Amino acid sequence: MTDSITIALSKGRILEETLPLLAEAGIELVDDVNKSRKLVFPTTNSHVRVLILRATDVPTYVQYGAADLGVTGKDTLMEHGGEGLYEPLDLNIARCRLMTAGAKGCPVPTGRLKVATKFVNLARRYYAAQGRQADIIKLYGAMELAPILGLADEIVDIVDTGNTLKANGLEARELIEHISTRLIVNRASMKMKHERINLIIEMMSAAVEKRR
Ligand code: PRT
Ligand code: MG
Repeated sequence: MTDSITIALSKGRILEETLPLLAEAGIELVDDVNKSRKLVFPTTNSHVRVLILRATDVPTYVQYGAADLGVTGKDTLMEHGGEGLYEPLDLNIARCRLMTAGAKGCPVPTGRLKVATKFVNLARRYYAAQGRQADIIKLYGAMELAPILGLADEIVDIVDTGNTLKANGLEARELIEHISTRLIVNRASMKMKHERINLIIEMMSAAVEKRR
């Protein structure tokens, strides 16, 4: 199927902002994603189908070539590691910051740090690069609870307005990375399906530029 393209999209908050960009590249879902229980969607472009996946699974599908293209947050991409992937386009949507945070007014302990996060690989790399010894504790959600309940000294999490931290008695400490949503491409697909994929990148890029 060298002329058909599969695009993996993240369900959740990124999806809503991604669909208009895809539409400007001539790719519109035939069904309403919010009403359908399908996982694979045909589109108005007969060569293109769309998968709706858990955000964290998108880089994996693209890495192994189960999808040619994907749309995912830079945070998810950094956590995955990015093997086998190109990242040709910043879609400039779902912008936020990846930060460390701790209980408000609580000094950062000087010795070994306990850090709760769902971004374990990323956190491990970050603290190592800072020369800080850290035990990383994997959580799947509600990271904000960890410092308050004494499970961890710090968390590594996404911050947008800062309201969630504030509402839970936390304060942001260090900025790890500015985050936005990226278009990613499987390396082999980029070679094999060069023409179709480049066209999609160019059209989405034009749609992104229009919004700047
Ligand atoms: O929900 P699930 O655990 O299945 O997956 P997910 O939470 O990773 O997916 P989703 O859809 O919530 O977010 C997908 C992507 O959106 C992330 O990977 C980021 O790239 C991007 N994004 C942008 C955000 C936010 N903004 C954001 N504010 N992801 C999460 N948040 C959360 C954050 O985790 C925290 O709980 O919102 C809260 C902070 O927001 P403020 O405004 O209170 O600071
Ligand atoms: Mg979520």
